[in-house]
Amino acid sequence: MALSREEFLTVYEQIEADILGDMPAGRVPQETREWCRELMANNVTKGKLVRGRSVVDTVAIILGRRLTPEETKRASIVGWALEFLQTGSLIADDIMDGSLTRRGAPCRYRRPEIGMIAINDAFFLEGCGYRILKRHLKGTSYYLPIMELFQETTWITEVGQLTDALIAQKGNVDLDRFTMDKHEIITEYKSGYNSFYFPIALAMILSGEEREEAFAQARDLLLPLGEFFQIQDDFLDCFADYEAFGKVGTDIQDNKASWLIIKALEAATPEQRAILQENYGRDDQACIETVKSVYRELDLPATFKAFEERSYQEMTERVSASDPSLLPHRVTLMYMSKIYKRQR
Ligand code: GPP
Ligand code: MG
Ligand code: MG
Ligand code: MG
Repeated sequence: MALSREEFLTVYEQIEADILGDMPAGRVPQETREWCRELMANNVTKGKLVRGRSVVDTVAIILGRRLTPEETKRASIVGWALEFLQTGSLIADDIMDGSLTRRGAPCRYRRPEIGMIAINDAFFLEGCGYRILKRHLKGTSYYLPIMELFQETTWITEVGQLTDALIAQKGNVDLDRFTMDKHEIITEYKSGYNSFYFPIALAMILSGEEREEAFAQARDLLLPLGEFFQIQDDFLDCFADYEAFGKVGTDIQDNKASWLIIKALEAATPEQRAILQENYGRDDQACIETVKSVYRELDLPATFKAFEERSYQEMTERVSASDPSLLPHRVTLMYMSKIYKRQR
């Protein structure tokens, strides 16, 4: 049975107490302690927690049995460390993207009392992730591989984030630079590793997996799934319902090399291309609406739907062809069931 949000949150309480305990009252000012408490309580726990919780579920699938309370706790701790890191990245990403909303609320940096302190908040949460691992895992055989995976994933994500930012630089709206090849690289780096390979590889390490070919197969399966996830994120950036998605898109005005603009350019007439060139990458509501109306004329929602169907088919085939003694098919199928046709 899948780990409930409530069970996962029980472990959070211990983690929050540990981190605040590391800032002794009387020495660290109360306002600093309260800042961190609010930061953790209102950000780390407010996401879907899908990645963190699924570390636990994945360990159980790999081991093929119910986990003991200690095993559940250990995997939950690693899941929370991932959630801390992820939340820090999102806070920083929203600053870089100039986003307005996240998880149904204003982005953290936009709250007047916070502003650029949000940069420290992002680093602080990342630091908490490593403290959590150290406190609970140091001395075990998987401490080093898990630490290395955290660092490696962060580094790869940063390379992707930089590539995503550089291609989108303001004042350089040149649609010719947006190609599917570039999109593939950006996606693989900024989301591919992070979104699925990371939690699953953590679960593999926790299950005692050491075979390099098992991790290689996991990458072969999960990087394409992560790429699909980012393409879906690009699609939802423009076409999702805010109530469900919890964030208002910014890719059009941010001049992003989104899957949508690349697909639009593939199908556009010279007239439509000129309209896109004129209106893309401008922080102006009328320009944004004009770009969206070209996307609708080109029926990109139908293009995405067809792509989603194809991607689902391909993933299903890839899973069937993979070696279950390296990774049980159910692991990838569980993640696929969470993301295909999602609205949020
Ligand atoms: C998703 O991009 C990528 C990230 C959140 C990685 C951030 C990495 C850092 C090193 C800070 P996105 O901007 O499309 O995500 P969203 O749509 O959620 O804003
Ligand atoms: Mg963003
Ligand atoms: Mg971004
Ligand atoms: Mg996005």
